[in-house]
Amino acid sequence: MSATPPDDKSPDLKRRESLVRLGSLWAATAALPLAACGGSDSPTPSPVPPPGSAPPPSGGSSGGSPPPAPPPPAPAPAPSIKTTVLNNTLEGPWGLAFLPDGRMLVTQRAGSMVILSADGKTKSGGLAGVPTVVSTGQGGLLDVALDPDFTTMNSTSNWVYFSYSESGSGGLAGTAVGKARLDVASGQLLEFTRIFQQLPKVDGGNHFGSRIVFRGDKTMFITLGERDKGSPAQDLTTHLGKVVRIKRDGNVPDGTLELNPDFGAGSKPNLWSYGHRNPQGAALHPTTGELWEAEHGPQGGDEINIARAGKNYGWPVISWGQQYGTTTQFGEGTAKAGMEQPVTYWEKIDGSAWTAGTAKSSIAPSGIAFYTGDKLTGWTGNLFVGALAGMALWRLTLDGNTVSSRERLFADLGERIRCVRQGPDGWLYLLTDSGKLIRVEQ
Ligand SMILES: [Ca+2]
Repeated sequence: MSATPPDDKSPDLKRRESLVRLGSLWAATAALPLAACGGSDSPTPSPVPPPGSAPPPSGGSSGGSPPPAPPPPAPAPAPSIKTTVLNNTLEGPWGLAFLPDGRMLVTQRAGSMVILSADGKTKSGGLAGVPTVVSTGQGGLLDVALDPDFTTMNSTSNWVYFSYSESGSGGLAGTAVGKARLDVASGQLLEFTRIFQQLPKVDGGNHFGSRIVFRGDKTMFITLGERDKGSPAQDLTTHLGKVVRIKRDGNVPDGTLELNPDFGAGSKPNLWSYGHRNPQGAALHPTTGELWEAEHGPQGGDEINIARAGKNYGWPVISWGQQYGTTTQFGEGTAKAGMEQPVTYWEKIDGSAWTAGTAKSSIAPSGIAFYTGDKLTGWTGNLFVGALAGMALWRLTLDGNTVSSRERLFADLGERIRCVRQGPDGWLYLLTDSGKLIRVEQ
C-alpha cells in the first residue's frame, strides 16, 4: 500500500504537505526561496524565541497564564547519530510492540498484524484471528501492546491488546480494544475478546485516536479521539475525546487499585481525562509514571499534554489552533479557567514562532516515546514525537515537566512518522506511513 491515510486536518493537509515537501527540498538544496514556503515561515529548525519570553510552563496548570511560544532549539545531535532502514515492505504500519525475544509485533492499518524478525528484515505473513476492522479514513487496526506479564516467549500470560476501528449499524464506527493470546508458532491470535468499545459510534472516518499504555498497576490507558465531532469531547456521557482507564478484563478499576475520577451521575465510569481532540501518541513518563499524550490540534495547535485524572484539556473550547483555511482563532481562545494548558504546542509545521495575522500549520503528531537508554549520546530522558504532516522526529528535552528545548530531526527523510518505540537494544525504532521500519542508532 503506497497511499498514506488522510491523517487529521484533511481540509488543508494537501496544502501543508506541499509546504513540507518544499521544506524538505529546501533543506536538501538550500536553494529554494523562503517565499515558496509562505513568506517568513522558515523551514529550518526551530528558532530561538524572542528575548524576554517567559519560561515554558510547568505541566498542566489550570487556565491562567498561557504557555509562551516555542522553546529554544536543542543542541545539535551527536554527529554520529543516523537512521537505518531495516524494512520497507510494511503496509501502513501503525503500532509496534517488542516481543520478549526481540521480535516485533506490528499492526498494519488495513487490518493485519505481522511479526518482524529481531533484525527487522524478515516479515511473517498476517496472523490469523484478527477481528474485522473499519479501515476507511484514519481508522483501521491501530495500536498494539503486550500484557505486562508477557515477559517470556513461553509465558502463559501471552496476551496482546490492540485498538481498532469497529463498525456499528448504519455505517457508524468507533474505536475498540480487544485482547487475544498470541501463538507465535502457529501464527495465530487465539481467544479474541473485545474488552472496550468507544460509545456512541458515529459516522465519519476521522479521529479514532488511539494508543494503549499500561500503568505500573497493570491497568491500561486508552486514548480516544473525538471522531471529528468537537463538542462531545466535553460530554462526560460519551467516550469521544477522552482518555479512559480500564483493567485488563475491561472492567473499571476498583478495590485495591486507584479509582478513576468521579465525574458524576451519567458519566462513563472508565473516564480518566477529557477535552481531547485526537490523541494518537501516548507514553508513560519513566520516572513520574504519569501519562503523556500527543494530540492533533486543528490548523496549528498540536499539543503534548500530561493527562491527569479528572482534568479537562479544553477541546473544542480552547485551542492554540485556528479554524481551517482561515487565520481565525479556534473556539473561545487559547486559555480558560478550569481547562489545562499543554506542556508544549506547535503553531507552525517547522516549530518556528507564529506571526500574528498569518495562518498556522500543524506537525500532526502521532506516536511518542521517552528515551530511557544511554546508547544515543545525550538523549537519555528526552521525549520523541513522530510527525506525520511535519515529516520529522521531534526531540524534546525536559526539565521536570517542562519542555526546555525542541529539535526537529530527520526532516530530510521525507517520511510521515507514525510510531516511535525504544527497542530492547537501546536504539529508537520508527514506523513510517510509507511502510518502513527505521532504526535510529549511532
Ligand atoms: Ca488542549
